[in-house]
Amino acid sequence: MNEVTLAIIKPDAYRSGNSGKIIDRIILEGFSINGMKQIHLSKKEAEGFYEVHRERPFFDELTSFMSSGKCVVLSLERENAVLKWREVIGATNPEEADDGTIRDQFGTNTGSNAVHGSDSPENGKLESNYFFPQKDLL
Ligand code: 3AN
Repeated sequence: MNEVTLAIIKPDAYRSGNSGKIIDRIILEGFSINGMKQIHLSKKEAEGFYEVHRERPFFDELTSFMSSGKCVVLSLERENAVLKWREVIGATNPEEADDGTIRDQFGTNTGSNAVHGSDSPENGKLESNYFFPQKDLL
């Protein structure tokens, strides 16, 4: 069954000019891009998106980083989209990410790890809705 997942090309990957290569990979891996836009999150918007991590010690670092520059957000659809996208991006820490994954190729460290991926089908839908009203999805 088709699922939705939310991908974000984070400010580190955007700044280093890797957005195009990452979008190319998304298409090559068979995802349908139903929504895509460039955004520059405010600190408040980043805090809203990462609300579940509010109590974690890295919350301020994470939300400051995510609001430090432009991102590309993408609502992706595919069979098993959530798991498949997490396979393609690799482990949270780029040093532990499998060879050829996006975080292996473009990530720097656990904070600056190039891309985001939803962690469950439920969160895929919620996160997609956070950025894209249903009417804007193709
Ligand atoms: P993932 O994005 O792989 O699902 P989570 O959900 O554990 O990882 O963490 C959410 C985000 O928080 C990660 N993408 C990462 O950028 C950031 N993060 C996680 N752990 C740390 C940490 N120890 N220091 C800084 N940022 C972190």
